Amino acid sequence: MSLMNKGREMGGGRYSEAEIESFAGDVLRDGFCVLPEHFPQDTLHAWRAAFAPLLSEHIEREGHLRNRGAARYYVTLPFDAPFADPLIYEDPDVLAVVERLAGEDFTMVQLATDTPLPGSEYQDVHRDTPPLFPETGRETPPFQIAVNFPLVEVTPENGPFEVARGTHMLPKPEALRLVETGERKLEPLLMRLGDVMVRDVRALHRGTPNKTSEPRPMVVVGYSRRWLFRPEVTIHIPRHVHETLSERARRMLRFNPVVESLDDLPPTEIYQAFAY
Ligand SMILES: O=C(O)CCC(=O)C(=O)O
Repeated sequence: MSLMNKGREMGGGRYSEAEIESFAGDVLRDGFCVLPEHFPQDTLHAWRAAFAPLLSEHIEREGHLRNRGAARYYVTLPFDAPFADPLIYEDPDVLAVVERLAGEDFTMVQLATDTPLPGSEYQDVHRDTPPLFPETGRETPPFQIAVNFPLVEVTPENGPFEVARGTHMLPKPEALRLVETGERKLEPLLMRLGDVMVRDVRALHRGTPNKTSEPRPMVVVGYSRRWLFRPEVTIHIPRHVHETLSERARRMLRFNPVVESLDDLPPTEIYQAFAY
């Protein structure tokens, strides 16, 4: 039995095996699924409060790099309290869905946020990864999965993430053509606080303008197939946190560096080129 399924049996997910299969089937067909009201709102309120100063610091330090377009920022979260929370990154239902998509022994490689602010614009429609074998002109089964959840309610006004259903397995020119001709619509995902999206990062999508005065942070937890290396993302694990990790978390986080202190990290975000 895989570590993930063992975790579900021990930790007790909310969903049955059949429901987990169904969520994974949605991702395989549509490119994404949403587990409604899955994460506790109290936790997300605490994350939002802890994130606010990190966003301000990011904007002050490297906002000029405009790493995701006008007034839109990608900020890595420190793997420490409150963000290094196994109730979130080891959620048994989420991991069970991810395992069906990314295969046994997948790894966790990313914990970050995307935040549009007032003044943000429509991004170009994009994927978060190039194909594995571009010379074939074909897509493969999933290999890179994003788990996204907002730290606020997502409304039509504050910059909903838009996605084009069922575009992840198509060659990009064909997928783009479907979107451009309107045969495949970009759907704004209005998410409640607590909703969790699991998505194949190849589903065509874009960020939209936030027309309110409040930031709209969306967390992204990245999981990859066991053989995939993504040098643009890393989770620096402080030793004192590493010592508290479960067996499953240690295995899942195995390719990330353990550091003595989070004070000595790279001075700017490494993940600048993001759209494929
Ligand atoms: O969070 C969003 O609105 C989308 C951001 C996005 O797709 C990106 O920056 O790659």
